[in-house]
Amino acid sequence: MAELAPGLIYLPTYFDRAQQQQLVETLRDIVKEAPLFTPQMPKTGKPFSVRMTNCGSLGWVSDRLGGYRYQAHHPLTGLAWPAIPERILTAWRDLAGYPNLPEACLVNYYAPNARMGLHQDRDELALDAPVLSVSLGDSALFRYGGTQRKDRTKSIRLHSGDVVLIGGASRLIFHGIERVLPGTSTLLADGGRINLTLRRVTLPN
Ligand code: MD3
Ligand code: FE
Repeated sequence: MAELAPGLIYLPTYFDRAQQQQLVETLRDIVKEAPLFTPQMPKTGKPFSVRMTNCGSLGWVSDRLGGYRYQAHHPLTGLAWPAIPERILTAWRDLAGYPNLPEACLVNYYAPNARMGLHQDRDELALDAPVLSVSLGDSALFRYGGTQRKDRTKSIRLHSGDVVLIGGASRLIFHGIERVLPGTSTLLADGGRINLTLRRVTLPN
């Protein structure tokens, strides 16, 4: 375990290989029910290179007209999102130090050329809750800075099975995925990378 910055906690190989394989099997069922979609940037409609889906009572979506938001239904099928896998909820209970369960589990799929530009996660009301991230498949270069876009950045490699917990003073830092490192994992037969992020969206009553 390492604290990369105040509130930014890195847990390398939190999930072992067998647990990673079980998670991927569960995700195959989730994607059958809630297919990956391509989000679009607000206003411009520019497509993301990352494809996404969600599980949980709320899912993160974005399109040209509606912008970034959480909603209870898949944007293409109109169905409720599948449930969050129990093994992932257990990780939240064990690590998050938050009294309530997460409502959203965003599933990001990175093909070998996908990236995610530097951004802040601020679409949640519960900014007191951490975000818990799980990496699966190919390794990636994760870049993170401070709470201002101009702040100096650092980068680390995230590997399959790693968990990052982002809370406290780091909850609003700028971060992104610079690139995926193809051929660095055998977990996904067709390569690429999956990232799961667990989030509390609403303020608990
Ligand atoms: C730092 N995902 O979905 S995970 C995202 O690997 C996102 O797919 C990246 O950024 C990915 O929004 C990075 C690590 C992470 C997740 C959430 C954060 C870092 C964070 C929220 C605040 C600060
Ligand atoms: Fe993010």
